[in-house]
Amino acid sequence: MTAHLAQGTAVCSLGAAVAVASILAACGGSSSPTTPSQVPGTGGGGGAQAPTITITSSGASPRSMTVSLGSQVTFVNNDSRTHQMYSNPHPEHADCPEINQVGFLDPGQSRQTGNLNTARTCGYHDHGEPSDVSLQGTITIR
Ligand SMILES: [Cu+2]
Repeated sequence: MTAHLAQGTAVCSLGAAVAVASILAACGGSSSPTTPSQVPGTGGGGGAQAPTITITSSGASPRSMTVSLGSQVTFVNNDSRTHQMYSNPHPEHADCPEINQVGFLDPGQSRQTGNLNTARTCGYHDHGEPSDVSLQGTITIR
């Protein structure tokens, strides 16, 4: 009886040492498999193409775009320095708060606006360089 229990335990821990993932599951381990990535960073396919504004050393591009109601716009920082993308007007950022969700972007980083659910034209700017027109633009929602 005790021998039986000991054997079961031994098999389990031995298995865990040999083939971690599969035996762990068999022994009741609750390690979940890798969860699918939900970070949209590497623009692979899958669904509608999201409108994207890319920032480089020469500024934001495109500087103006039109998107449909409910869209989210992705800001990509391909520059070698940080940028802070916010809604106009500077410094209140009150016009289109959905854009303020982008905020601070490190080099190589990207982030989406919130859902643009109101038909209007939203200006944006780099809060760190509010007078640099190359980092300003408009998103028209309709
Ligand atoms: Cu600002």
